[in-house]
Amino acid sequence: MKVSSIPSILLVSMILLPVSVSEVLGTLQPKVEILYPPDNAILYNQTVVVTGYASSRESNLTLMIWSVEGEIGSYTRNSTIDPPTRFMNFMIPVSLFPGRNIITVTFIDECHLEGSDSVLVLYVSNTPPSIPGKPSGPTSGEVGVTYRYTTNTSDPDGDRVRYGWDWNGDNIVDEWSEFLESGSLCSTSHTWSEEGVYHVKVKAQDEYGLESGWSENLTVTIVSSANQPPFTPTITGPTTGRVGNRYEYTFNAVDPEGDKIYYYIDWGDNTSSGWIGPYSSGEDVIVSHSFSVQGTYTVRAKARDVSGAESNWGELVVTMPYYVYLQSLLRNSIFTRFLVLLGDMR
Ligand SMILES: [Ca+2]
Ligand SMILES: [Ca+2]
Ligand SMILES: [Ca+2]
Repeated sequence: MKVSSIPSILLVSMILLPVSVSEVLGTLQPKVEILYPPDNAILYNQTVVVTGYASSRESNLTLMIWSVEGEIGSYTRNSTIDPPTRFMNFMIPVSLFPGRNIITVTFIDECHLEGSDSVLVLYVSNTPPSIPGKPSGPTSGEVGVTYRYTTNTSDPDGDRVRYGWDWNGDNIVDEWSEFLESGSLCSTSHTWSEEGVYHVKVKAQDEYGLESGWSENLTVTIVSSANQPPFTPTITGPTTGRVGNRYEYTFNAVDPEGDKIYYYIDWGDNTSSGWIGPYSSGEDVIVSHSFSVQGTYTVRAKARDVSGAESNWGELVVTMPYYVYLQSLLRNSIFTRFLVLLGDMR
């Protein structure tokens, strides 16, 4: 090559010359600065819009030259500045070569002084993921209940992808999944807090940031939450008593919606009330019962509203027969025997 035949000392001085001119002339040279892309940027689009500005203190800028020097090719373009100006912003769309590219922008002024700026960028060829499939999952549901939706897509480059869900149809991603292997199923759950008709859609983004378009909508109708069961009933009444005596027990449950309530009482002695009612929500329901055998019983009651929603069990532990138990204690005591003896003497 011709360049190699030039004595190396001359080559050095040729390289140093513009620097020394720059130092001597300083501000006279056009000043050029590339603002975008930044030096060492990694770009995934073949076309990049190079932006920046150029200025000249002493004379007008007349010519703009830009060049792209890649690993497998290079090109240079230019454009005259008409009318010539002291300052201008530039936006130059340039096409990159795969791999490393040096982008240089040069301005020349009326005095034939030139100034330039360069950036080194890496262009990684990339294709966005394909549009994900229409979300699959329930199309109706209730407020506060969690539902699961699935979709999937693939990336032509085999890149990992993450999925951006738009749960409310406003074209804004509300939730991103983790990055998943290209082609694998994405399963995400969602809970709506208000009733309404929602258009659920999803898009995919590869690990280099390229995004697909939106999927088809899945329309989901969410209604207000279902009927709530009554709260657990309270049970009040005597916890000790005498076998064979009837005692009154009070049952009370409240339904969140104020629904009328049925009660089921399990007396703990293998008898039950069956379903009784309906009664008003919060109304005291008094039911009497007698226990025929001595022992400790767990009285349980549950409430059911008119729509069939059942509460948890309420409980009250009852000991029977307190009185008879005391009597038998007395019977076995010396004191009782004495009384019995007295009785026998009569
Ligand atoms: Ca890709
Ligand atoms: Ca949204
Ligand atoms: Ca209810």
